[in-house]
Amino acid sequence: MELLYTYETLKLEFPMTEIEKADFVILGIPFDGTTSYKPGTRFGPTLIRQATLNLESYILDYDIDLAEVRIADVGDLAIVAGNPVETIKRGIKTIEEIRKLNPKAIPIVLGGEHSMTYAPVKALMPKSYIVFDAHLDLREQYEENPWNHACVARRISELGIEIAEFGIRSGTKEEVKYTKERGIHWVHARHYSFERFKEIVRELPDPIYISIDIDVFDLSMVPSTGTPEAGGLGFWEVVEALEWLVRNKEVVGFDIMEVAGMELGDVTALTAAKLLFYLMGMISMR
Ligand SMILES: [Mn+2]
Repeated sequence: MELLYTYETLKLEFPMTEIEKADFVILGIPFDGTTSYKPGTRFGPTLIRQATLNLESYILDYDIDLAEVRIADVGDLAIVAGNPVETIKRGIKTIEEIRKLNPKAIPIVLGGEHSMTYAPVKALMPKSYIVFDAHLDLREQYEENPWNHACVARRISELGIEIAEFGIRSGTKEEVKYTKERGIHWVHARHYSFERFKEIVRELPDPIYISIDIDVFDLSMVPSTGTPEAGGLGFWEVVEALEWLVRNKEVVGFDIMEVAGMELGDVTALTAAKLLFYLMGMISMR
């Protein structure tokens, strides 16, 4: 079985299965055409896969071995360099193809810059979008481009999807105004708490799509990302929130975006890989 716009890349270490039999289907979107500060998200999917070689497939806290979980990896999307609109179209088509082959599998997108999150969200059309991010990403346009990475949450809100953002510490006055007009929930990294997270997410309608912009973590953990920001969340804070979320809500897909390393063994990719393993582990335990 071949998907129209994908090609194979580096494999994960443990046995993989076909799309039809999988509980999770991984798709890389190696696009960095609108990156405004640190380049390199085009290498993100490869670096995350490579970083998994450093990890045990057994997850201590869950007593789950990912080598026994049915995971498919369809490789990377053939992107159109510099063209987010065409690349997103290919992304939507590819996720739809995956859904046709296996409607029950959870798609996982590895980025790639955050603009690409629009593709799985449009294909899956959840009722709610929960994002861990340093940035509001609610600009009408940025650098004259409405499909810039800084606009992705805005485009998603225009689909009529409810939005909650956690770990935020960067945005504009206009973006904050927009959150008030549209009833978008957001919690500053400085005021983040597990209690606050549960309070907001409990009220959101299912199904839910989860997006992790790797820059939600403190930049000391994730220096290689498009737009690093000081003062982020810690690894276990995010894991704790996600565990509660997958236990209590219906999750239809997730992504890990904005890993922008330039060399193997990058700590940012190692953080992303660890989180990828935790997410697959916690969802497998449901
Ligand atoms: Mn961000």
